[in-house]
Amino acid sequence: MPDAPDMTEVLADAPTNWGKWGEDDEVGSLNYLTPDEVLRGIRHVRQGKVFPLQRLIGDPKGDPVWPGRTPAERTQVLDESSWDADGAPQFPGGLHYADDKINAYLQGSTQYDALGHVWYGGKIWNGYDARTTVGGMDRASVEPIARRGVVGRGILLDMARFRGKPTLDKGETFTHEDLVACAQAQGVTIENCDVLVVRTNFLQLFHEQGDAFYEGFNEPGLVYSPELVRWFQDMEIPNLATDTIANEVTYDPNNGTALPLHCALMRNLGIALTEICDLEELAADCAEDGQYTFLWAAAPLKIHLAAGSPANPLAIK
Ligand code: UVW
Repeated sequence: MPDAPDMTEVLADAPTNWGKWGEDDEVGSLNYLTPDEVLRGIRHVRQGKVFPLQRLIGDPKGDPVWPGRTPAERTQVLDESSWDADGAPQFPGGLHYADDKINAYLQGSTQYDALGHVWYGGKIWNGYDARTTVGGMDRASVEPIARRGVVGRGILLDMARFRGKPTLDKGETFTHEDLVACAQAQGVTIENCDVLVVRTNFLQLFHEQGDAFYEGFNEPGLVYSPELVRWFQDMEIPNLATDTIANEVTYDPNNGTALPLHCALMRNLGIALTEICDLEELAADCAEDGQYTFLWAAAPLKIHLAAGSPANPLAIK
């Protein structure tokens, strides 16, 4: 593990949006997604194509997870064999059915993080005391995000294609300026309040390498700088979605900290993070028809006190 300064030092001058939407706010920059923003997103529905962006839970190729977590496991509880067993319940008319359940980390597949999911210095989003997370998130859980939904204009930024590679490499970084240049190369402009959807195709490595993927684990992604954080704040970005496990380079190459952008973007600015999206069909389609903007329509599950939730975001073109 690299040596690193404390996050309070690294982000000492970082801006926050705390209090901007009131003392009780729990959805942060999602407040930018007003009804007008929903209508702006809808104006990018031009072809009637729908792309569900969730990765398949139980994919036979395996599921990528943050180190220490385990992939979701589905277990069969009842199937046709259950009904022959001694003592099996009987229902009038010979009704049989299948039941199953999943045992899953809520961050173990395509997911929304709650704004309070990550913190430093004893404070979570909006300045709530981090002790409100004890035993379940009393503040800034995923529930308020699930109750409002996340709908607006989405824009795909295909960083892998922009860099001319099948997949970005371990620890490869990019900045907000690269996102702007990527958009320009795609013939689109990032606008205020856009949901940014960034493709690295890094999970291809997971499928090629299996467990070796976790050796020297360091995902590619955005890298912290004060300028990047100010750009996200000025652009009023409500939501950042990627196809990686944690949306940013795992270890900041400049200071060694883990996930400083989770802290600067989510904890400080209230930007919602969506991770482990499957962007492959969407990206192939965008490259073919040149339309990189769409309606983004997503909602996590309503789970009381939860730090995150699976979601199946839709990109609709
Ligand atoms: C961590 O916060 C550690 O990971 P993620 O955002 O991927 O859930």
